[in-house]
Amino acid sequence: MTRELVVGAAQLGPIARADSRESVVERLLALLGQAHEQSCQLVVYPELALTTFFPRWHLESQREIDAFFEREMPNEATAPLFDEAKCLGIGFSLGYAELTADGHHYNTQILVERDGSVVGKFRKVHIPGHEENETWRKFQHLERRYFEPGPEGFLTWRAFGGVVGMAICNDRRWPETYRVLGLRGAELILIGYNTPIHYAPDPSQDVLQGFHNHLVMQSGAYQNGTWVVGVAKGGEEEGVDSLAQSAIIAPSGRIVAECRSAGDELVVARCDLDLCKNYKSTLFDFERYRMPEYYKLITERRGARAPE
Ligand code: CDT
Repeated sequence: MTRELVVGAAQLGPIARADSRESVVERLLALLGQAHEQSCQLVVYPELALTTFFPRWHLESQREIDAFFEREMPNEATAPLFDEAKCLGIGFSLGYAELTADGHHYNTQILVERDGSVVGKFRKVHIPGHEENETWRKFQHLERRYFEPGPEGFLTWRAFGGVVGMAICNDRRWPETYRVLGLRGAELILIGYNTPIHYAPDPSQDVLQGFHNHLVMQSGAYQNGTWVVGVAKGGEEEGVDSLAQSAIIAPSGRIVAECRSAGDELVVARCDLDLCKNYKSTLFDFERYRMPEYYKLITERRGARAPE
């Protein structure tokens, strides 16, 4: 008896600043149509999938900033996606900028079941980049100016016949993300990302972006015995080149499907959630082998401190 789920990684190419939400939703719908043709039950879209990646600009006016945020979900622009997905019986995960009724700004990803119900919401925890305009950079990465960390942390939900967790972009670089999700039983972790290839603080990392992207997601999958689906918004967007290489990764750590272009592209894999047991009940049997009494420092200390 297997628990197979057909999952699509729906990579997006660039979204220009002038592109309307409606035009982006058309593209999401086109990918959803392909997913239907390939019998997908779940489609994963990238981080901030409805607009351009606006943290690359230093924006002064709060009105201008808030124009990139969604006040409700679904809303007028995204309703066609929710309606069509429900009609086709396909679930999806979608990243967007969220402005709450009480004024909080989050980088958010939701999980929508095949019946159209929102079963999970994750708000990005690790907010990368900087707060102030740094004019020496070719472009900004002002996520720390525009977003606050989500208060809920890393949760999992029973959905799609398994246990599903989410993380967003920079969260994927931190082993704590996967381990907390692993401790919550995750069998499938959905991750959207926007990763500029040029990293201004240390450009020697530019050529390694693709390697690091797969390295972190593959180790997260293997070390926690879980499927990982990493989905990019890639290509050259408003003059900034971003990493593509969306991938579906098995609990073995192996990539089983990978995008080849830097544009809108769907790749699909049949994910057997029961494969997680191979790892969760052997080498990574947490209950049997973990030694949490030795890991206390991980939650007690934020920064590294070497001996005197
Ligand atoms: N979107 C996002 O989190 N991007 C970061 C870029 C890090 S450099 C500021 C990432 O980790 O890919």
